[in-house]
Amino acid sequence: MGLKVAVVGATGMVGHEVLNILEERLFPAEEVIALASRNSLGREVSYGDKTLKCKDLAQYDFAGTDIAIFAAGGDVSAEYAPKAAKAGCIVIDNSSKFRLDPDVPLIVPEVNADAVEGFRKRNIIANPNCSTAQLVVALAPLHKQAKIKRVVVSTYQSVSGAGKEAADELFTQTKGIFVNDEPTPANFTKQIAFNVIPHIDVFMDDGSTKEEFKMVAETKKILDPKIKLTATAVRVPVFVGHSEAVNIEFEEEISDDDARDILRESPGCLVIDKREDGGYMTPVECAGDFATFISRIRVDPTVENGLNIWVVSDNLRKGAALNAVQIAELLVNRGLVG
Ligand code: 2RA
Repeated sequence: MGLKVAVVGATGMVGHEVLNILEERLFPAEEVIALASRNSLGREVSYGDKTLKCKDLAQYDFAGTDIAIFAAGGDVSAEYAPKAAKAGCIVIDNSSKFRLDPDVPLIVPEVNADAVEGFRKRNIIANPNCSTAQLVVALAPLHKQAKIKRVVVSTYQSVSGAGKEAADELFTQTKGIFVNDEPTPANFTKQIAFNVIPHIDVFMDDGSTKEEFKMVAETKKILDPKIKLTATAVRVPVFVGHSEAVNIEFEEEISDDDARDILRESPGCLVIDKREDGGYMTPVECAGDFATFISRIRVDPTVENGLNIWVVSDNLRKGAALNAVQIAELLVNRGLVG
């Protein structure tokens, strides 16, 4: 079956990864169309050994396109995703625009694949925030085994989560510091080189940030509304790969050995957990990989039925492009498209 697939935001970091992953995973696309804003018209992007010329999103007629993966931000999704959906194209949206819409399924295929059927209401499927995606991949199998009551998570999020210009800012600032250049923050609120910033996305009325709110609300929608979750989201001077220190309190007993065995068998999870120097995952090692890596699995003796884990994944892949392509694969495997 040959499908017609459009990638919206093809010149961005996530769009680039979507094209790579469609090709790496041999997605059954007969035609792939790269779409971008008028400014990028004619710019070339790679899809396997092919070169695609970007077309103008504003002029594109989505009728006849089976799937469109949107990776161009909330404003673009707000304007064009409903148009594409109305034209009969199934939209897989990476932005936060539709994630909490009750008529739009929010999908992480390893966790809630069955919910994908709900796409029919609006012809739109939402991809979660990067920090949520890797978290729920690790939490879901543990929740199934011992029922999670409460989660406390602190994130260490790479600059690529904020886009290419933000990644360039880290690079430029890092070089500049060695020649005494005064760092001038543009994409971040403070210096990011040799620093950490406890602030991602805008502030909410209760003092949390929108990134933290997203982790709470999206985990509830994907996994279980009963789970209590509190998050602190922090930007760190790492180019690719988000890391999370996760403290979990369960209703039932679960040992660290049980958790390790369960996670070893769980889809999307890769356990790297030797209690020795280097026996754990770090973000530089996860870049370019598909897995959600889990390390440092240990009992938290300060609560009943508590565990601590360390979760690392490529935020551009599992956190965005890979998850979107996995949703497209889910549609194909269930005969819901084409
Ligand atoms: C970030 N969560 O890392 C965002 C990207 N979706 O900034």
